[in-house]
Amino acid sequence: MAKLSDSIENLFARFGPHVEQVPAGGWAPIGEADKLVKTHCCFCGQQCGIQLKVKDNRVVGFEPWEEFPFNQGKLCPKGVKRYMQNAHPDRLLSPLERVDGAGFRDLAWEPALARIAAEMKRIQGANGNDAFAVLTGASLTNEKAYLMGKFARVALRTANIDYNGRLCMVSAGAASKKVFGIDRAANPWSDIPKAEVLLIAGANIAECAPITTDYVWRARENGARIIVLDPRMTPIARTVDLFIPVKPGGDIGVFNGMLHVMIKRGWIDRAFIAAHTTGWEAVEKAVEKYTPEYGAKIAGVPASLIVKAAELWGPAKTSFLLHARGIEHHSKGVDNCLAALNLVVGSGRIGREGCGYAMITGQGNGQGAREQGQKCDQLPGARDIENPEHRRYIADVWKVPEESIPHKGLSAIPLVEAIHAGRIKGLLLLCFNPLVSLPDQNFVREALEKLEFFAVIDFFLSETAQHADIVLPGSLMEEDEGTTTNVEGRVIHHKKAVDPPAGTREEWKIICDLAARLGQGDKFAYASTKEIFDELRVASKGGISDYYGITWERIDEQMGIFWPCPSLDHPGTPRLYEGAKFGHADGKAHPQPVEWRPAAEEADAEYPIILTTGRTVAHYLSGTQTRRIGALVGQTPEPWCEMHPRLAGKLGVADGDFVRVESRRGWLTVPARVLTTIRPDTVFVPYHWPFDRAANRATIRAIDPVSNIPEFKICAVRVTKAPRPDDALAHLPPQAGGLS
Ligand SMILES: Nc1nc2c(c(=O)[nH]1)N[C@H]1C(S)=C(S)[C@@H](COP(=O)(O)OP(=O)(O)OC[C@H]3O[C@@H](n4cnc5c(=O)[nH]c(N)nc54)[C@H](O)[C@@H]3O)O[C@H]1N2
Ligand SMILES: Nc1nc2c(c(=O)[nH]1)N[C@H]1C(S)=C(S)[C@@H](COP(=O)(O)OP(=O)(O)OC[C@H]3O[C@@H](n4cnc5c(=O)[nH]c(N)nc54)[C@H](O)[C@@H]3O)O[C@H]1N2
Ligand code: SF4
Ligand SMILES: [Mo]
Repeated sequence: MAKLSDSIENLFARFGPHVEQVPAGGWAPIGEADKLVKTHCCFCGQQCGIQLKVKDNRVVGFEPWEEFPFNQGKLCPKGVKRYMQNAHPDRLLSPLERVDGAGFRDLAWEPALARIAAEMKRIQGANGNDAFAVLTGASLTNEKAYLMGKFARVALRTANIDYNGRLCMVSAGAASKKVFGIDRAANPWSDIPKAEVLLIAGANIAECAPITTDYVWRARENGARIIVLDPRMTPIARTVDLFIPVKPGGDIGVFNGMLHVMIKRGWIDRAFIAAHTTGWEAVEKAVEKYTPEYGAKIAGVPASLIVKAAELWGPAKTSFLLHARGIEHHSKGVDNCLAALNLVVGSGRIGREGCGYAMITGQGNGQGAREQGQKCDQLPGARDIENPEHRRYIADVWKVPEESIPHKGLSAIPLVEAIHAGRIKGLLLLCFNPLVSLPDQNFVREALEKLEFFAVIDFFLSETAQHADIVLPGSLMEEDEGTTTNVEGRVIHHKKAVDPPAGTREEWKIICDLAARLGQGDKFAYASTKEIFDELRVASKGGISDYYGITWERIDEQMGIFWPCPSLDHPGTPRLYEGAKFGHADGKAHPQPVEWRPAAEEADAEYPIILTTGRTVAHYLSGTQTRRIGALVGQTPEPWCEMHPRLAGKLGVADGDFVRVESRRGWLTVPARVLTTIRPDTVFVPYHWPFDRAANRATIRAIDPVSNIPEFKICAVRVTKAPRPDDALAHLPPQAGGLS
């Protein structure tokens, strides 16, 4: 194997033109690939088409897949490196068992599964079924998400299952359901370039939804005017017509202020409101007091920017609203979204070409995984777990009595609080790394340490898995077959490219095995994930997210199919609400009045600065995956604290100095990046790192009362200059690319 520092000429001379950087470090010859597999990226909700290069049952590289319509061959820095996980030296290759005081030891599959099943029975026998909980994730395929919901309700019979989408999509989903009756982006992305004006609120699309940037630029080339709301001048904000540097938590001031101006200037579609909505009068009444000046006070920006935004948005003939976690990660996250949706409803610009909106779904299967029944309040098909008719339908599909299906359980944060309080004593967790991603880390760690039994399924030893009693080695996306649903609502097919490495197992097999050990094997007797998908199709039939007409074959023929697709001859539904027919029983939109309220913790004399958190392009979520990929670690090795020069001056901090960012709950030490692209009252830290670099040591455990999303985007901190930690970078994994 050659070193990374070898010159390209040397490498070519030794190996010929086909060399690949390998996870173990350095370079190796790959020769011609055995096959190219047309599939999708495993990371974000864009779910880009990609061709994986396979050699000797290993993923060794990629080629673009230019025919796939969503991304047309384009990929971001994460997508082009995802292939380096399959043979990564950190892959878990055996079940592990915790040995008190001595770390982990390898364990065979049989005793590992037997112990998990025995602990489930013991804890449930002693404390009731709900004392054993399940936490899952939205990187799981639709098949696995469906399986986990069924496993919790049918095999474990616990009410307490929830998923990491609770940290992500639930505010957008709740608002969308309230107003339009359906939780899905209203339009396909092909509508974005057709809009005359775009409003992008709380979305750093250049870094977090990179392919969407291309759609926005196409709109701009067609003459669209673009408005961005963000406390930071993100890369996309630097190229737009109007950037509003809103104070964290101040968006309702802007949205209600814009609507106030639109009403005054006669830019409301009265005919649409009369024919297709209920409750609009209350919305108008609520925004009466939101003059641009009043809105500006809340938003911390000049009133003229709100007027300008209304002047761009109000009179346009076509428009598209895009929003993401910047307005959703708040204890008023649902209200923020409702206020944004009022701008769409008031203008009547929805359900037509170039007219609509989308929440930018975050995780790979952020859309599908929130429909298949792994939320604490939901059954498959986005059905309601408290609706007797919905329960009966699913009970029939599952062949269980309706009364045996548990009712609504706890959502993620209350679930962790119940662990902390000792009410939940056992936990099975997969596809979730709460020890990095949940707010108020010290509390989360305490909770995990109180569990009587904790099992984790992951392909890497995540920070959370380090607290488990048993860890099972799971499979990557490319090692199993299944579907996901992308940001647009397009159901797509992930093909199996390679077998899971020796020692690991496909996760659906692990779950079905556990179900059998709990005495429910007959309900989990699947021979393949295709059989699970076929059951999911039936379970979703007649529900809001109806997949009945979608088959893997149809997906392959049509490059994805948009739900709802109720029958095999139905073409799918790229654009919802055509003809202004909305998802509520009365067919109308139900806009809601919104009043601004402060965050759970505003800045004050003691903690005078607002901390907001989010992402950077090279890393993904809790970083378990991307902090192991050398090129991405090289691109962004550590987190930082972004601050304005005026604030830095006050604090006596220079660019590159280390700072301690401290809240009432915890602190972290990171280098300062002093730049003019952030509001002077706010600092920003990306959250992908663990331990003493974890933004979530400082964040607050406050949640939205409706969606239960945590308030990741606001808490109060003080920032002080700190000595460079002796162990700076010590917590990063070794560079997988091997810079030796
Ligand atoms: N590179 C990368 N891409 C990703 C991910 C990743 O981890 N890395 N994760 C995926 C997932 S799961 C998600 S959820 C998405 C998230 O995608 P985004 O929501 O776009 O990303 P964030 O960085 O969480 O937040 C977006 C912006 O919100 C701003 N913001 C903070 N507070 C406020 C506020 O009060 N109002 C407004 N208007 N803006 C505010 C921040 O400055 C930030 O620029 O990205 C997906 N794509
Ligand atoms: N401060 C702050 N915190 C945040 C956010 C923020 O903006 N600021 N954003 C929040 C958001 S939007 C999100 S989505 C969450 C995400 O937070 P998490 O869900 O905790 O993040 P992931 O990194 O996806 O963790 C998933 C774990 O699952 C594993 N995994 C991935 N795919 C699979 C699979 O198919 N099977 C199994 N078994 N394991 C798998 C990964 O290796 C990883 O260890 O973080 C939230 N936390
Ligand atoms: S934009 Fe998202 S799906 Fe596309 S390559 Fe990047 S991480 Fe993967
Ligand atoms: Mo997310």
